[in-house]
Amino acid sequence: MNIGQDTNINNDTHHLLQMGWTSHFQAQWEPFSNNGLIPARVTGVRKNSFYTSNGKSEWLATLSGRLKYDTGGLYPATGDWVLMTDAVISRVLARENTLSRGASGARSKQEAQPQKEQVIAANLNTVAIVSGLDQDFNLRRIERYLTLVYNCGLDPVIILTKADLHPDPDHFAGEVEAVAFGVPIHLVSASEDTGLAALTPYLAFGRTMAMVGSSGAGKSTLVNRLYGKAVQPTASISTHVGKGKHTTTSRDLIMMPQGGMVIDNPGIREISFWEVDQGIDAAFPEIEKLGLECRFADCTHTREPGCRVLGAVDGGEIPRGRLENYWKMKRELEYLSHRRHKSAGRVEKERWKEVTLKIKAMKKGNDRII
Ligand SMILES: Nc1nc2c(ncn2[C@@H]2O[C@H](COP(=O)(O)OP(=O)(O)O)[C@@H](O)[C@H]2O)c(=O)[nH]1
Ligand SMILES: [Mg+2]
Ligand SMILES: [Zn+2]
Repeated sequence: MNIGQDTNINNDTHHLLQMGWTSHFQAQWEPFSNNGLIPARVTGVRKNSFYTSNGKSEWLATLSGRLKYDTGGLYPATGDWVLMTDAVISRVLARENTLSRGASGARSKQEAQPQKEQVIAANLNTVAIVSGLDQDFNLRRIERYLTLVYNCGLDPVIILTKADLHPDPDHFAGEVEAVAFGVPIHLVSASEDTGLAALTPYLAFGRTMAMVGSSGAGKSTLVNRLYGKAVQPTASISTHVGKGKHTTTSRDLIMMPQGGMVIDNPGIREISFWEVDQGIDAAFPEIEKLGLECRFADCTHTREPGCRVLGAVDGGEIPRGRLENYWKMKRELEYLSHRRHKSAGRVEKERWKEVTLKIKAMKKGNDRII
């Protein structure tokens, strides 16, 4: 079945398409479409329950007994597509992409890196890194978010909000531009309603944009302003009305009047990496490029003679803080990749142990039959 060609299907699935449904999900649903299973998107994750919507109806769904014990590694996250009957989720469809980080809960004192993946959101078109132009503004944090987003293979944009707090907001935009090559940067103010129109393309029909950034950056205020009314609790509202009242009604994925969706994530206090990919190269392209001219092919740009990168820092072309941030993240990612390697070996070992036990059990069973 090809969505978009068959007009009947197009009409039938218009509400799904609006929620971001693509042929990638359609192909996974087809084998089950006669079993009474319907597709829906996860719009909010609560304790043991999930808000889901197909664009027409909304449910508070639970996991089927089987899924509860074996999710096949796919525990539903906000933005996931699932198959369900009677508000019971029996399948999580393979994702197009995920924004993941290391879960801080898994940290122990000895280990510098977390061990569990936390999917912040799934099936995204855009990740907006939101940063307020207040005392919290921090270039190094923006670099870290960029590395995180690139490591997940996703497309970042940067939203600099609270532009009203500064007489010369363009100055900040310039600073960010110098550390985020080629990334769209949007200067906005939610309180003065400026710059918001430039965000409309990210909210076009069927598109999903996730917002990440520190707590207090101004994400929820921005969502409300883009929506045209208060749909998300913000720092200023929740102190008046009380948090509890809002958290029960708010969703993480919000259908916007512009036609697309926004995922408003709670502030990430600590940006731990999970995915290890080309994020560093993408976030620090000028360092990677200059590095090709270093005297040693395996130059770490820390102390080697003939290092072009250190030369550029001395010459004032690259801020020292930026190089130090690069070192720090490079170390973290190398450590993570090393550990990942080790634990992959361990997983394999455990799998073989399981297989051996199964074979033994089967042999025993056979003996009995014979
Ligand atoms: N001056 C100014 N303050 C803002 C703006 N956007 C948000 N704020 C304030 O920043 C605080 C945190 O906003 P909130 O949306 O709750 O941040 P979130 O944690 O990222 O969702 C609130 O007190 C907002 O009123 C803005 O554009 N200008
Ligand atoms: Mg918020
Ligand atoms: Zn070097």
